Amino acid sequence: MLYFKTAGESHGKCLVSVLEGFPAGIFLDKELIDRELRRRQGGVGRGGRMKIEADCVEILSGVRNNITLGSPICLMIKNSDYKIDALPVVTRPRPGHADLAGVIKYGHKDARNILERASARETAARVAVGAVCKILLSHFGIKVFGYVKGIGGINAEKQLEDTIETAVKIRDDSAIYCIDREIENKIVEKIKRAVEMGDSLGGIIEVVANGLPIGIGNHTQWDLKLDARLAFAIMSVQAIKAVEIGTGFDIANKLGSEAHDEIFYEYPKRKKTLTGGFKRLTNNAGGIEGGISNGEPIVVRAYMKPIPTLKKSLRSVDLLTKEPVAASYERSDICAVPAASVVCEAMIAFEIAKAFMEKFGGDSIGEMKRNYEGYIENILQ
Ligand code: EPS
Repeated sequence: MLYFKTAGESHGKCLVSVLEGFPAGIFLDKELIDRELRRRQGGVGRGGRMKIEADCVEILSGVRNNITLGSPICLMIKNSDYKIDALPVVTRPRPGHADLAGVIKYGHKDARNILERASARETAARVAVGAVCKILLSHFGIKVFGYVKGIGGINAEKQLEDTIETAVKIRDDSAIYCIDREIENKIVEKIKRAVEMGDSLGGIIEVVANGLPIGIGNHTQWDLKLDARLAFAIMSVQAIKAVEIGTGFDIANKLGSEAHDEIFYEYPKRKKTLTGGFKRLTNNAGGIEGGISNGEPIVVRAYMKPIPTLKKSLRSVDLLTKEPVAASYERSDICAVPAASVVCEAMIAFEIAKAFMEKFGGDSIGEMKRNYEGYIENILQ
């Protein structure tokens, strides 16, 4: 089973992830992983920390001459701002952060002991794993694309219509990783205003995965359903408060006849297709029915709350004196929605790679490819 854990504190020595169950025989291009790490550091609205760090990965195990061995892959990202032991005590918990619940749960008197791990810095380790999973998925023509749909209530009207290759170029030229030029300037202005006001902003992220064949995920058990697993993966990302698949929240307002994606058939021109010729003209389901992929693009949206570290501090209570105080303020991002779009993309890539491996298994990429080809060639034949 494909699986990973992360370790590391925001101002500790490093961040580490260990990825297990990854097949042998895949070339891991370090530059591809580093590119994703750099993307996570970017976007208008990032704070001072990103000027200190230049995240890059060291692949500590699981490869020989950059080719995976099938053994656990350990990925390390060093922290330049390594100073955890010297950092001051925090006794004024920030509303919205893990500070208060964390200190009480663990019996600490210093919220530093919680916030160092709760920090979204941990997501760098996840992005490295996601990049490795994207390399695996690329062998099967699967592309995962995350972008910003909106920030601070300014949301894109434009749907993703271009190919993912074109959309990647547009997104990567955008200061906030969106694909809608109409809203970009308005959002950048809004972020600048939030900086002036000492406030923070959240937003909406969309992740689309193309190229997944029909039949990934499983209807037979609650925790095997692909939509449930993608939602879990997204909800685990720091500051995400809601998730939608396909038409999501809106489908609840529709009639059944409007909501579902009718089924058509066209005899396939090519021998290998993702669905054996079955097709849809709409994708309200976001590519998943009954917990199984249906061959249409997977569409997931994540809703991120504004970052809880505010210069304009909210009211709180001192952990030691129990007196009313202003919540603590530390250097922080004003808006990390662009960065979170990279993290959500990584988490979807991991979860899809995991479900994909459950279907096609294999200890090596060669074995996986044989299993995959055999399935694709035999869809309803
Ligand atoms: C982050 C690093 C952190 C924060 C941010 C995410 O660095 P520092 O705390 O040194 O400024 O910028 O963390 C938070 C938003 C948070 O709430 O903890 C990163 O690498 O993404």
